[in-house]
Amino acid sequence: MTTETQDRETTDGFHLVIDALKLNDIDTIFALPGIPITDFLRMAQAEGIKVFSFRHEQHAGNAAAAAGFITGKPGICFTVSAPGFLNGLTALANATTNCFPMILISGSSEREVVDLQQGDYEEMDQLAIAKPLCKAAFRVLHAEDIGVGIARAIRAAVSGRPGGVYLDLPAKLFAQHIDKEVAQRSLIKVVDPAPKQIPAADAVKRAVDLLKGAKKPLVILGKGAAYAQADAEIKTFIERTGIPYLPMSMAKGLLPDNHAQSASAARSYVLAEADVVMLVGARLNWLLSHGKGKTWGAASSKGWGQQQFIQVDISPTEADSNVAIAAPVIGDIGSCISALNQAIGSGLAKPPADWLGAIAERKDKNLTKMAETLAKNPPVMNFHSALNVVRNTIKAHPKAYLVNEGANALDFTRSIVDMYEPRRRLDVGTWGIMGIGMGFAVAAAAVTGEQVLAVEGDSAFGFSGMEVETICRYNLPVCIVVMNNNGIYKGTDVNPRGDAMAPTQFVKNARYDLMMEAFGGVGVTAKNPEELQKAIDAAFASRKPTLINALIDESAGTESGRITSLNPAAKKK
Ligand code: ADP
Ligand code: TPW
Ligand code: MG
Repeated sequence: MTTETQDRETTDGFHLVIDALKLNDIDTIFALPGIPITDFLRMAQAEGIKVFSFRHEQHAGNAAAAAGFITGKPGICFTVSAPGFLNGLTALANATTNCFPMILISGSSEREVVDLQQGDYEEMDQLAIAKPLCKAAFRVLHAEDIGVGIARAIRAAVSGRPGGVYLDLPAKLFAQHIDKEVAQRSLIKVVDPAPKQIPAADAVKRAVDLLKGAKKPLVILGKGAAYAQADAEIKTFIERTGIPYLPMSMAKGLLPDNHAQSASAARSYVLAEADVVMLVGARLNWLLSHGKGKTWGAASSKGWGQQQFIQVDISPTEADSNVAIAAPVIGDIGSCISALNQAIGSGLAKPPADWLGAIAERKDKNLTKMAETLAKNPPVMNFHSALNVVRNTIKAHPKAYLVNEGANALDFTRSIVDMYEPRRRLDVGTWGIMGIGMGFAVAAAAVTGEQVLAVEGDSAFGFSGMEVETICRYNLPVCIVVMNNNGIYKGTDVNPRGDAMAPTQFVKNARYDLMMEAFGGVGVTAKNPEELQKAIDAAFASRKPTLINALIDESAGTESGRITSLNPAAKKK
């Protein structure tokens, strides 16, 4: 037998992994090379898979997570053993926390050596470490099980509540040769990876009955609603019922933020006053004050605990996690909202006019106030005057992706910049994690081809800043605006001893724009809104990698942005 015929009759672990991914329509992977992943990535690229190679695994992992959120297919990240794996783990845990489907696939050392702790190259019991931080974790030891391993990982990532999955592939596996025909038969094309989950009719009726009795109904749309890609059903439900709604941060744009029923500009009023609150793909976690206390009307005449909740969610154990849920509707959001639409038909009266009127009045007042603030052009650019430019840009380019992280840079952007299209806002999510910026930006550009605008606090940007090289290398249409206020929250902190900078201060007037120029991208400094607008317009027109160093009044921010009160020292007072 010649070597050539042998090659034709056998295949190896490398190619089986590639074939299993391709069979399941996975065409893009985010990665960082090293033993045994280097060879794998070369082969994957040769087989037509798009490979995005990063400078740090956390950002490759974040890219996979964002790709999962945007597309509904699991985002794939490949890392090397031990340190590479650990660097990717933050992204895996963050994806799980946010209910984003991703699969972290890591090479690992020899099982026999790891288990006897004999000190292999990059030795670590990775499966055990990953397990508590993700939704599911698997290891494949034999090449003929690769098909099952990938299939299980895909199902675990996207079915039910989506999340992060870990798949451990020991180095030896990649080099295993098996008979080609056996190999072919071992592959699985996953049929219906995220099966519909139809809500029970009595659960739907219970929810509709509650809505029928509501005097001050409110809908809260969360990122689960955005992820579900049930945009038309949700729009029908909102518009047919006439109920005011609040979008959580990453649900902005699911319906355009300038929609007449958006209650965003009257947020505190509606949360404190609503009597029946319907949560759609949103958890009553810290971001919604756990459904209790002042936010929910403790200080009002009504007192908290008076409202009744409907919760539409795929996870049955989410209900009652913080407060009592009177009407859980368990299923996928598409099926649930469609069932609710059917049950309602035209049989639900519009919410009482006094409720809608009271909201409209507050909205008008707040929107007028906001417009006045945005129209100001103070001599030193601040968050408002800079973000007014971003606001106008997204209005003119509603399909662009907005990536956003920081403290003040996050909170001001969220409230000032309206979104018009679903799933276009990608941010720090459930944990408020810094470092997602460049990974999310690469993913959005890579999987959609759309223009990306990343609004980054100067501290936030630093966590993933080295990936500007990745952005330049792949020539991605990413425009980064660093909101440079010389530090974390603000640049004016002082060290009372005067012998060193304060912990929140950075080098003054740092030239972040030069970081982009270092790799052949466009770097610009913007001192005022006119310069900022010009630079953004140029970036959008050219689609060139661009970093705009936007000089922001260093005294403009507040400690931790909107969440100052969560600081223990602030709590003591
Ligand atoms: P936000 O931070 O925007 O409030 P969360 O991440 O807290 O949103 O909540 C998202 C919720 O959406 C989770 O409870 C998750 O189980 C749910 N979810 C995710 N995808 C779906 C889906 N396709 N159908 C139903 N619920 C979903
Ligand atoms: C992984 C804590 C929250 S916000 C922030 C930090 C360090 C940076 C705020 O400064 P920035 O924004 O970005 O310059 P601005 O506009 O207010 O000046 N480590 C991680 N995640 C979090 N959330 C932190 C630390 C933090
Ligand atoms: Mg800052």
